[in-house]
Amino acid sequence: MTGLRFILLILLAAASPLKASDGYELWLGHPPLSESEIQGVAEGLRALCAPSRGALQQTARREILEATERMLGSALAPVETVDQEGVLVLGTPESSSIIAGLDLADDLETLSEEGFLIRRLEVDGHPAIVIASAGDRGVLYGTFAFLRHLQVHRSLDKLDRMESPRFRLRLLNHWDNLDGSVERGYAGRSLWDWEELPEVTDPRLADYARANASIGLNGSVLNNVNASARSLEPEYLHKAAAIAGEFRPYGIPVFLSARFSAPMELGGLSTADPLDEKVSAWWKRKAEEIYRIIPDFGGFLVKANSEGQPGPLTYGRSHADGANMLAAAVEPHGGVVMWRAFVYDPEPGSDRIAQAYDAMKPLDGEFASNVLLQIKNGPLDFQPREPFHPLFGGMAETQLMPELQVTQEYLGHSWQLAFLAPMWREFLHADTHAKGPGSTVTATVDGSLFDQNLTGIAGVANTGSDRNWTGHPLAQANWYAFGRLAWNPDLTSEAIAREWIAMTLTRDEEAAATVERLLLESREAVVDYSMPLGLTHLMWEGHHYGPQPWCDHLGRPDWNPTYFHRADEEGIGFDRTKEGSNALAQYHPAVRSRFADPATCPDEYLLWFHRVPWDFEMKSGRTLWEELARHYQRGVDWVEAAREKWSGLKGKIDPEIHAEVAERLEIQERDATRWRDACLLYFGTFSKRPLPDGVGGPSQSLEEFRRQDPLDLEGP
Ligand code: BDP
Repeated sequence: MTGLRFILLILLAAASPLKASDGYELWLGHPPLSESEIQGVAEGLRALCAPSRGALQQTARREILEATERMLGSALAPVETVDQEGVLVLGTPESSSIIAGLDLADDLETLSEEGFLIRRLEVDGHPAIVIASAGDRGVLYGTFAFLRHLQVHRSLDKLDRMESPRFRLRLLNHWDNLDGSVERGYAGRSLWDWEELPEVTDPRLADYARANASIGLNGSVLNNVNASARSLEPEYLHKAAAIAGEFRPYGIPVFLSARFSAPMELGGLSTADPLDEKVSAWWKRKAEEIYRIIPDFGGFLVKANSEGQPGPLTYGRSHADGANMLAAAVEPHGGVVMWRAFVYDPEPGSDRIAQAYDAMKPLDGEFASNVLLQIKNGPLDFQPREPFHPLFGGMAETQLMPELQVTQEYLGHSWQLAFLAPMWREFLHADTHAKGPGSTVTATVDGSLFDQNLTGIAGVANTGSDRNWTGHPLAQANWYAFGRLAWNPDLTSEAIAREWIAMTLTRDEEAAATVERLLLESREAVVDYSMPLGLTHLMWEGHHYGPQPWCDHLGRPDWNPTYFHRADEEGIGFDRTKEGSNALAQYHPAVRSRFADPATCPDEYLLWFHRVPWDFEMKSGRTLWEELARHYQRGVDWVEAAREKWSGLKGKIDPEIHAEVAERLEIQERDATRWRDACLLYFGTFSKRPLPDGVGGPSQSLEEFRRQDPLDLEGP
């Protein structure tokens, strides 16, 4: 081979897209580094000194060996001592006499058992890299952090990191049913094959757990919050135990959603009253049985007295009575109860979004020490944008756990691109003012502002049996982002996007920058074309895909889009000020006064908190109607431009993935346009104003939009 050809080949290899194949490997493909990359980041790394003690440390050791083999071309050589330069030393003071001999005790003490430090240190006279933790899990998380560092090509030169996760429980919630379906799942069937279990365990179970561990998640709730009591039958507990067995080497204990009336359905009792001794005794025995079958079982998640689910209110008892009774059953085994605050009155009456606060706030201080109140980020229901739930910062004596939705129930399912890190950060960093300015939501739940011993965060999973796990190839980034933010809510969306792109799609800087911008802007575009200026819940009934702002016939008034937007000839929006529902009173005075005045209320929440006339003058000087129309148009324009940018990435991204995303963006443009046209036509019947210049006119009549279920249109 001539020298020139050789150089050309090397250049080609360096610029070629990462072969992400079918997406199965997620961010763990560990593609080979080029010679120059190895020189830049990993030169001199030769050997691994890691104990093969304990399942988690064994996993860590195997991960390093396998990943370095793939990335560097040959695995690090396992060694017992450090007698050369370039050794990676791994372990805890208990598992490794080398780590025990280093001067790390003070540092390790400041970290949690899950925390780790990674540092360049002199070991037995040789420069080495040390990954140390006080606990086995920390070794595993440190390992994955180190591998991530290599993958995104940060130099090892100045490596010095100390990290502990901000939340103690970092869980995925699976809304998976025993028949294999997934409520609000858009990526195929459930990953758990209840029929085949426990005899047959799919290798995907371990791959799933590995992916979670690699981003710092540490538990999974296996079944739907709309739970079947059968999940607690011995037969299903043995199936869950088989799953737990596959997850264990990755430090992912399982949890179950518990149906509150299970003592009646399974135990033949005539009541599920939490204060009835027979009931509490039944749960105690059930907990003992569960822990016999699954010794490291994590605990229960409970949806009670919500949307038809059974609960303690049926017996005149409180949510705290119910939660504490279950908490007492799991407490001797170290289990927790996550009691959901997603409740609204069975009989519609007052403002729906205010009802959870009204139901839970009076119980502040009444929950047992192993109970967490699990609260959705916003007071309604996982909309593309909501203000933070006023219970955050509002229950100082209760351990609170945010619940986020990773699956895109209201953000275009897996047909549309919406990178959710910016949305979650907006929530996590919202200022509750609970203890003065700077009281972010995170600070109110991570134990720093209030005395909260047990902390946690949950994400409703977007995974399923699809080969690429998440349906939309780029939706993998949301799973990734949830894990990274659960570990460290201060990470920026940019940093998370950048990591994910480098580990999955491309290392070409220009292409990566383009993808990064698309990811970062995508959620705002969805807000623009589906619910601008604080409008909300305008989605099609049932499946929640596409627009149905005219819908007014559902079982209860407060399920209807018309309830939320209240448009008529005078104006549009929901008045939540003192003159209206007064839901604003639930916020701290500083937040309340900002939102209460239309002049200081941010545009993005205007119609959430206010009802204003069509000619209301916006901060931009435009009328509300014009501004609304422009937002719809801006959303559509974004998707159009995104398609173009994406098509420019051809050849720089794995062709299969490129084609799949391109196809979905085409659908997204069609459906964003539908949102704009259907909503503007419909709201135009009230506003009776023309579309402003630059806003596209509809291609169909309102009647046609009303007739056609958007989910029946062709999908990917
Ligand atoms: C809503 C979903 C519904 C869930 C419910 C919940 O539409 O499927 O059961 O939330 O969180 O968002 O309990």
